[in-house]
Amino acid sequence: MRIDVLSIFPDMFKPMTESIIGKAVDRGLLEFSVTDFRDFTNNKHNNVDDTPFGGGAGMLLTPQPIFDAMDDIKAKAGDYGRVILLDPAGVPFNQAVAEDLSNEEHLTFIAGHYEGYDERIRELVTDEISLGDYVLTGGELGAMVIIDATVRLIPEVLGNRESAIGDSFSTGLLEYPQYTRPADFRGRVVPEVLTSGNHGKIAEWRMKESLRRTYLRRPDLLEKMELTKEQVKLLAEVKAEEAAE
Ligand code: 21W
Repeated sequence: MRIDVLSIFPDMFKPMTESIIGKAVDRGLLEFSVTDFRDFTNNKHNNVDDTPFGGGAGMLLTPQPIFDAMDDIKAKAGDYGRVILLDPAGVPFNQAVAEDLSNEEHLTFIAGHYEGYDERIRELVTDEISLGDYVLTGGELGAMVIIDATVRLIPEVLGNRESAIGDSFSTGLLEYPQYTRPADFRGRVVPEVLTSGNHGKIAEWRMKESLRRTYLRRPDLLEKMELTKEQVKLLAEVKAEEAAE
């Protein structure tokens, strides 16, 4: 996969060259390039923003440096693939969006640091994505979150050890509680079933505790799911236990 980012704060992306993204680049699975679109301004002060026509507070990202930086990406890479604009009014990001993006050969992210974008910039854009319902200072962190969640889904980026298969939000349930040694830590003991060696019972306990966590913390996830007969039974037990608490 190739990923391009347009940002006037290219240094914000430096930490990405470490961790999983850096390893993906080192292993030849990912090409990652950040373009400072301030380098493409035509005006003598290198301004990338301007006041809105019609008046109002705040500055808008002006189209010229973005269009020219995009032309440069097209000249270097042949195209720009899916073009993702980070925008608080975009589609909320989630695991399904990450899975969709991970199937692409080329992604280009436009991250602004402004009150808004000149509307003509959207002509270049295929997807507008928000990180969620809170206010950031700009789109850079959003681009990094989306890149991290997407790149780890590329086959071969994660080893088997960290496989994405059983992740929460892939299964639709929150993860069950986990324990490692010691079996007794300052009197707090690990649930007996986990040290029993009975793998059927362990699997059932884990499913039940996943359902319990999801029921207590994220009931919205359960409402979207089709439960198996076994899960319906376990969830009924959970509800009875929680009502008795
Ligand atoms: C913050 C942009 C506030 C706009 C009309 C005129 C990218 C973001 C951002 C920012 C405003 C994302 C207005 C979640 C985010 C981002 C900077 C408000 C008001 N409307 N996901 N003035 N949250 N934020 N503009 O903030 O660029 S993805």
